[in-house]
Amino acid sequence: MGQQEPARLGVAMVGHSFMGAAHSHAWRTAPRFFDLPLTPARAVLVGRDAGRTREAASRLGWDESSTDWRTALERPDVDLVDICTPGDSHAEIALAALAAGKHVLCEKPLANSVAEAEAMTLAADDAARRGVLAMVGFTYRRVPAVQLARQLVAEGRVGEVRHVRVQYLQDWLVDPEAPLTWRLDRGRAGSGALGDIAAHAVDLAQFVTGELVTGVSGVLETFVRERPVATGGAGLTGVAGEGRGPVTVDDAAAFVARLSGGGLGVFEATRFALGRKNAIRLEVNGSRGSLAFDFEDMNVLHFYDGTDPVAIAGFRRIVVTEAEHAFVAAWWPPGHGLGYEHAFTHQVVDLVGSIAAGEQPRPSFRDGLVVQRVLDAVERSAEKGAWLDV
Ligand code: SOE
Repeated sequence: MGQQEPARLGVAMVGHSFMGAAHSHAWRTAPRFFDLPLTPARAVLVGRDAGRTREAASRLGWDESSTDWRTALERPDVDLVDICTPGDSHAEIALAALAAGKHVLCEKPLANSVAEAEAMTLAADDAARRGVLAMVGFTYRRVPAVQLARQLVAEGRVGEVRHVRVQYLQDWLVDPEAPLTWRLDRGRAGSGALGDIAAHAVDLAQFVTGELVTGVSGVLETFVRERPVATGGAGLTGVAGEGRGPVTVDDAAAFVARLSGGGLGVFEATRFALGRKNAIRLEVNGSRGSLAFDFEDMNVLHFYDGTDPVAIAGFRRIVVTEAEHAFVAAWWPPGHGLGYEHAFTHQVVDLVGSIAAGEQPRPSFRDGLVVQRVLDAVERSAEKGAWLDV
């Protein structure tokens, strides 16, 4: 008797720009490299413009395209809705999908406000009781070197956490003529560098240390207050059109924080760090050891073991490309390394595993809400010029 084929998991994905492409790649690749308990089927891709969505569906490998996400929720062959749209539609789509009994994967930040994130979390908790599961996409958790960092902290190799330093540095807005894409529109994105990339920084710090941010004091700045409006043009940076409009979000965010274990956090997020492309950098200093990670060298983790004899102590550079490291065995022979897209694939692998096991995937919507509350506190703290507890 042959082995039974894993059951199908029909996916509807909403949005087909940069994140949609990354998620499409993940849905397609995950079952090719990992033994999944369910086989994802890319049933329908949903977008606003019929022609562009049809073209994207064919290019990214989806069976059908549609311009109506509500219809996708009624389909019996759709089990999961993957939300890759700007933040202003996350809550509406996620709430409707959960109510329709569909599992949900939602891009970060979970929502554009704490109120929306709370409603989504309540709905996710309620859905989980019916076996319908929801996850938010903080993908950097699933970089093998980040998994190793968390493991070392959990094993006590770092000791008590004294300092967490996270910088998320990009430079795609340095040019004042870079167009006004949706990420620069508060109505659509909720905030700027804060929600887009500091959200990752906060989640990463909390994930690696297992601690929570309990209070913050922040500053926000918008360096370029007016830009050319964007014409269509998919992708991160867009294409400049006629006329100019106001930038309604922060270009950069910085904040100090207290952590639940008594340590201090320093966070910085900017799209104006000329020369830094996608440098999400984390450093943890503990009573026993230190860790350092930089996504621009994402297959490496630096670890300083404070218990080494002083004469030979020093940061060791661990190349996280071996079968012993999380997720790596499914890919290439030892030493060959992974890239940006792999973390999205790992996210799908874990999500599908959780759904098949009927277990809550992490990061959950509640984890997303925790981050949202930190972002909100930073914003209010910056407005008031005051320290705020989260
Ligand atoms: C743009 O800053 C962006 O694409 C973020 O939106 C993503 O979440 C991050 O992974 C890369 O940078």
